[in-house]
Amino acid sequence: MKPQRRMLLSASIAVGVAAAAGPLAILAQPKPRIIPIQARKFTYEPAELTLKLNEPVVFQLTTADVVMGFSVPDFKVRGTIIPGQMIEVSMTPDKLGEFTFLCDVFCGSGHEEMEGTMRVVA
Ligand SMILES: [Cu+2]
Repeated sequence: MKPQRRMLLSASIAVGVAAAAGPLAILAQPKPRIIPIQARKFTYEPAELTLKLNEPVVFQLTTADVVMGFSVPDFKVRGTIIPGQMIEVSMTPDKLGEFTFLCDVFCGSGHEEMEGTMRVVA
């Protein structure tokens, strides 16, 4: 076999392997767990969340009140919640422990106390 032809053959094998790995890679990724959270003055419902380590989640955030924030500083994720809309914030907790999520958009007199607890368990 001439060198040029061998190169072509190995290239086509590489493409075949990539195609086979494609669907498997998608299957290996767990579907995110959807967690609806309602924000209102001056709390979140639910205010306590228990997440599993490395399990991707999507928070679906809504509010009927005013513009609010949802921030999880330890995981560097946040979103702005607009009344009448649903926003999604995705994250995959990669460390165990107890963390605080809080409102980071001033929303009134109880804003400073508006927070919840996020527990990440194994
Ligand atoms: Cu606030």
